[in-house]
Amino acid sequence: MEFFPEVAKVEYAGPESRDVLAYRWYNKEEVVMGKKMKEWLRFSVCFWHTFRGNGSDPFGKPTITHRFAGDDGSDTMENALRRVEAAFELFVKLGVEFYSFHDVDVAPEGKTLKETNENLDKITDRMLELQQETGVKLLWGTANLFSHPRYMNGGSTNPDPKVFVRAAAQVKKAIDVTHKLGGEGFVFWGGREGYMHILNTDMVREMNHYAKMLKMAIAYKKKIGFGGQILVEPKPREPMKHQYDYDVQTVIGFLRQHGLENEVSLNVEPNHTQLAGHEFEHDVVLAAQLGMLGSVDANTGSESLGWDTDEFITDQTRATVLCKAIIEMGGFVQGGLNFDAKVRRESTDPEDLFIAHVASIDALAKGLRNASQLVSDGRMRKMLQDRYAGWDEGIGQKIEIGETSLEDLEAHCLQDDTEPVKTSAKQEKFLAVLNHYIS
Ligand code: XLS
Ligand code: CA
Ligand code: CA
Repeated sequence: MEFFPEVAKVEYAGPESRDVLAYRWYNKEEVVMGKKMKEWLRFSVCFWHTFRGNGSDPFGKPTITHRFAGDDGSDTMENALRRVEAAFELFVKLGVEFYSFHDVDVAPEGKTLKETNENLDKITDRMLELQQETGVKLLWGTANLFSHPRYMNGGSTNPDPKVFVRAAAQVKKAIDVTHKLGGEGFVFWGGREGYMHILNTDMVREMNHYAKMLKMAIAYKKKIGFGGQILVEPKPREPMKHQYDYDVQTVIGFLRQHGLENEVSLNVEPNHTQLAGHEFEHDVVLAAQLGMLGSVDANTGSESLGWDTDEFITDQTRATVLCKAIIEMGGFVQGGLNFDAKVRRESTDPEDLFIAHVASIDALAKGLRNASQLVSDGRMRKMLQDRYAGWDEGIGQKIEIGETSLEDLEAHCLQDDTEPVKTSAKQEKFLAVLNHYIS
């Protein structure tokens, strides 16, 4: 049965095309800077927005109830099985290599943990067959420790150890099915790992418990031979007032505090970066430069709405800056660009799901082409190197290699007491050069 009869397989048609269901820039086998486009970009469709999102928001009921032909809108095993068939049809029609999911996205929860696990086994067995039939792979799996009411005070950071234990059992099972499906990663997003009020919260104890959960997951991963990366996804707030995984710098500090920096990498979502008060690209660039960028949830927020709107990236400048960071770190190893993005509540046609993905895949493919030119021309790199050139020799170099003390620098200053020459930061020149690569 065809679940999206209104959409044919999306093909590369070249830059002249004006078809919103064709790729103008994403030619997956084409080699750019020594690698195929599909290897640089490793696109992934997320299950939750694309197959479980229903358009509801805090002010309104669902607007999207029937996602695909045959969807009866129910949370039954029958509909769950139909849903995974429809999902793989969409992956294949888009030509993406990967997908991602939470345990609860794919299988209905049972009355007991045992029943829930059996449901998950059954559905993921079918997903494995579909992976083998289509060649589509799992980028990462995750356990949803935030939707069920039992997690209202947190999963790993819950004041009640009974909830922690339940969360651990769920994490174990989610790692098991991710391993079974050959997943390349397992994500921890701490939706409710934070607090609503500081007075009723023991922050240090809660964060220590969170580290315990990560350590147990790493031990289990090693025990069963799961080869995927363990990732933490930063987000500052929403649903909690404060979340412990605030941003990349905070998470890296936490990982180092608990000796986890070599075992865990980061899944960075630009919309969360924006929520933390940074610019879109800040966390991706920082994590990449520190060698901690495991994967990216490719989305963006809105300039005029203050919440996590999870929009598809269609802006070429943003896509170019993001791809520049990916190229400069040499590309992903096990990560990719996962579309943790949703169509608007008002976009209610099944074809809108396809149009949204195609628009973003193409924007990022164009971003990759732009960034490859920018990086290989080396002009901007040279401008950056020139800005820091003082550190490559003389006293600057000595400071960098740790050969100086404050007394040495005082002596140096007393010997040459002239004022430093004012040097322009050239911000506008950097932006002008960036635009030379965007057309
Ligand atoms: C929510 C998060 C979530 C994670 C996976 O804001 O982005 O979807 O990516 O749990
Ligand atoms: Ca995300
Ligand atoms: Ca988000």
